[in-house]
Amino acid sequence: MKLIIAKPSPYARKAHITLLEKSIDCDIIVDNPWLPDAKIAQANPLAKVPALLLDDGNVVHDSKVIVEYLETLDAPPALIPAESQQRIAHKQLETIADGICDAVVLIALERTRAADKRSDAWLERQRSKIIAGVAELERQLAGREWFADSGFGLAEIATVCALDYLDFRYPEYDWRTQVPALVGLHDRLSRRHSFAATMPQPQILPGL
Ligand SMILES: N[C@@H](CCC(=O)N[C@@H](CS)C(=O)NCC(=O)O)C(=O)O
Repeated sequence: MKLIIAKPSPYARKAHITLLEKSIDCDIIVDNPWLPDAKIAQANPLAKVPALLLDDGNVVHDSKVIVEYLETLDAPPALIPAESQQRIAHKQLETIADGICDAVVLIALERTRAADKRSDAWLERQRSKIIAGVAELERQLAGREWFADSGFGLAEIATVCALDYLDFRYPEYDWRTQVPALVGLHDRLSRRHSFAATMPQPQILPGL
């Protein structure tokens, strides 16, 4: 198997951390989806990372589908619980975390435009989604070690990927104020090899 990633991508990182946590053998191919010769365009019609190239020639793409696929392999530990209510809880939290990342991407792209072409209303709209998303993650984690009774899993992976992505692409937003549960989770998980080895790194962003 091969996983196509981009070094800053929080979605690709989610899939990469899942592979590492499950000790699944997989080659990592680093790509930049914004360049004209990006490899990802051959694998995913949407030309977005990540994509997982399977040994039988099939391709799995979108990080949510990749982590679902990896969960079907015989590779413990379970990161998405089988029990329906807990499963939905993890997937719902993943959606909030990914939604925060979506808003950060939109802000970063908007900022690549010339100052007179940027929309402050659009930037503010995305910022309010980030603030609401972080507040909801904190609300759901407060007083608990993990989001769901099943313990560490997809929800925590997606959340820490989103928080590190905020630090990386939107550092002027200090998510750490008034979210002690998230700060604690972030500190604990940042020490794990799978998280420490996959921290976001810069790549060229286009001028759109
Ligand atoms: N929902 C997708 C989002 C993937 C995504 O937006 N990836 C970005 C990098 S962070 C990308 O490849 N963008 C290239 C483009 O939009 O053309 C997932 O979870 O995999």
